[in-house]
Amino acid sequence: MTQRTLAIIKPDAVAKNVTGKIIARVEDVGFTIVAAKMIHMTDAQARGFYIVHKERPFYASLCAFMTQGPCMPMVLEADGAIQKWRDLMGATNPANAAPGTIRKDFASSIEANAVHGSDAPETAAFEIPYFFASLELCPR
Ligand code: IDP
Ligand code: MG
Repeated sequence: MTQRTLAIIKPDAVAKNVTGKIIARVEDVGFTIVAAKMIHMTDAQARGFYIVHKERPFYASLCAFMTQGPCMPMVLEADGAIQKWRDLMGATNPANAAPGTIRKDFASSIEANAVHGSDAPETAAFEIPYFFASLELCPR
């Protein structure tokens, strides 16, 4: 089933100049990039995006990290896009990420872990319109 997921190339990866390498992996495994843009989030925007984590001890630190520089949200489309992108990202903690995953190769820490991906259809349904209006999505 064709599905969409919200991916973000996080500020650590943008700062390392590896956006192109990450996008190449996205295209190599067959995703269609339906939308993409570079933004620099405010604290309020990061807090709203990660609202599900508001009770977690790392919430404030995570929001500070996500606002330290620009990031690149993208909408990716594929059969089973949500799981397919999570498989390509690898485990949250790069120390546990499988060889060949983006986090294994580009993440610096459990927090500065290079990429974000929606974890379920309901999450994608919140996250995609958080960053992109319908007119910014380019299906083909
Ligand atoms: P996910 O990105 O693999 O879905 P989540 O548990 O949803 O992982 O956590 C969201 C983000 O919060 C992670 O990608 C990472 O940047 C950060 N994070 C998660 N766990 C920790 C932690 O224990 N310490 C610091 N940051 C964390
Ligand atoms: Mg998550």
